[in-house]
Amino acid sequence: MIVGYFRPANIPSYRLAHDMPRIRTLALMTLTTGLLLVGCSSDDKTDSSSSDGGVTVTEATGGTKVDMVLSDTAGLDAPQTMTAEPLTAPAGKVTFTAKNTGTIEHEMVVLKTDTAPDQLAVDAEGKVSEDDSQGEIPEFPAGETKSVTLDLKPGAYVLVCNIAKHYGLGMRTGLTVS
Ligand SMILES: [Cu+2]
Repeated sequence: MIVGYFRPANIPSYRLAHDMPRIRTLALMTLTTGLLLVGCSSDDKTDSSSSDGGVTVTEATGGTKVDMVLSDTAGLDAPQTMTAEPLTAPAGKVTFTAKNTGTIEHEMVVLKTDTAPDQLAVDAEGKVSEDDSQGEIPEFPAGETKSVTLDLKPGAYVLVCNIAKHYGLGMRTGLTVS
């Protein structure tokens, strides 16, 4: 049936016009079949990509990988921690992968600053300035792991969780890019 629609390129235009209704019918049939297939397959889907909170997880394509753990044991009622490994990286692409092993939401902001990790000024809310931010992993729930890839120039950096009071409770660490 489809073979019948293959014609030499120099066929008169009236023949094309004559064929159009049939071509439209064929196209409609193809579209309908496609919709039916989509309808049938939706039940089989086990893909749960919609549950990742809309944060894009970037696959590392070269560069340095820095593994981080963000944690707490009792929310704002106990010290909180942030670790990174390694603490140095060559300039260029750095992929930070942070696992939240705590009990509440955390985030990870990359600040380019020469100030020591524990010496940043804190405002009334218990937050540091993000004027020097180079990028971040926005706050995400306990139990999840998120990544961000940034292009970093040589210099000193401080990685912080800047949810109110988390910096003061211990969520900060340094990173040197050379
Ligand atoms: Cu935090």
